[in-house]
Amino acid sequence: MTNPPLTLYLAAPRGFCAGVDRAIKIVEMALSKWGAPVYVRHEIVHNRFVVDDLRAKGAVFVEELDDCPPDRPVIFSAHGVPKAVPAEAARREMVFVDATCPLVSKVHIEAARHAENGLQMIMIGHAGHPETIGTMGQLPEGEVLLVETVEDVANVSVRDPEKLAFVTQTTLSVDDTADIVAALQARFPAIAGPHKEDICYATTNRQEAVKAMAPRVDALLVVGAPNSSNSRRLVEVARKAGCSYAQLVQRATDIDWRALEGIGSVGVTAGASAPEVLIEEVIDAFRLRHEVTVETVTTAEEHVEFKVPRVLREPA
Ligand code: 0CG
Ligand code: SF4
Repeated sequence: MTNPPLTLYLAAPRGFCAGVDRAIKIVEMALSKWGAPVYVRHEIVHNRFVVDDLRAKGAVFVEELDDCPPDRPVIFSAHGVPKAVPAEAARREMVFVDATCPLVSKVHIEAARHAENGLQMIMIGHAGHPETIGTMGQLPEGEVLLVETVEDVANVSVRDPEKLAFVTQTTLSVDDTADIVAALQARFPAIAGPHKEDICYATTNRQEAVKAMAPRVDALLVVGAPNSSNSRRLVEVARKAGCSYAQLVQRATDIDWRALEGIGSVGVTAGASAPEVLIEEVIDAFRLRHEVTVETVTTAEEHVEFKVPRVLREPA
């Protein structure tokens, strides 16, 4: 018996972004410069396989600075940290390296600049996500108001509607965020902010690719972790764009083959923190069950690269 045919649409771009690539390289460079153990505050990027690989090379992952010995280097994850974290590391005279994505740092700078200009800050983001905690933590506690939904905009109470600005998390849904920004601008016409929002190129491009694929596939799989905001948004975008079956899978063993019985096409993409080997693993799993024809759906080309410091330096 021959396997049933299946067209597998592969999103491009998918997977690793420039910020993730840089953050992983920083941990590897720190390990080769200082030897093991090197501490990493929070998962360097939200992917268990990336974390396990670095752990095997001598990285130790912790949630707080308090969990790090003062005499070993510590790296801050790509998602960014509140200002108090490097300040405390410096106070303890620790060696530290900040692997915050430059596109997140840019938002931190924006928030600080608006506050310096006397504007109260509103952040559009997800409560509890490390990037939101890091960005809000650029200003003193209570200074930044968080809105997660259009409904939150109606309820937020501000000091002076004439003196407001907003920033956003970089990994949000482009469409949902546009609605929230529109609601903010309708309620507070004087609000300052970025041209559209602060969603990064990688998040935007991966969502665009999913939108192009979703209407033409019977199912869509997103390779990514449950705690990865940008990966989860891809599942939502697929469903909104008309794909009735869209699921997040960490790797091939997570695929629910029963749910996929009888399909003739599948879309595959990956969040910005998911390594390409896991996508290959998923494709191979389909090849075991189907006569697979792979078609790449390219909606953008990415040439973004962030420099990694050549020599990691201790603070003075
Ligand atoms: O998408 P989020 O912000 O949750 O992060 P992840 O590590 O999955 O990917 C990009 C980064 C940093
Ligand atoms: Fe940077 Fe965007 Fe990647 Fe986050 S998803 S690390 S903001 S490029």
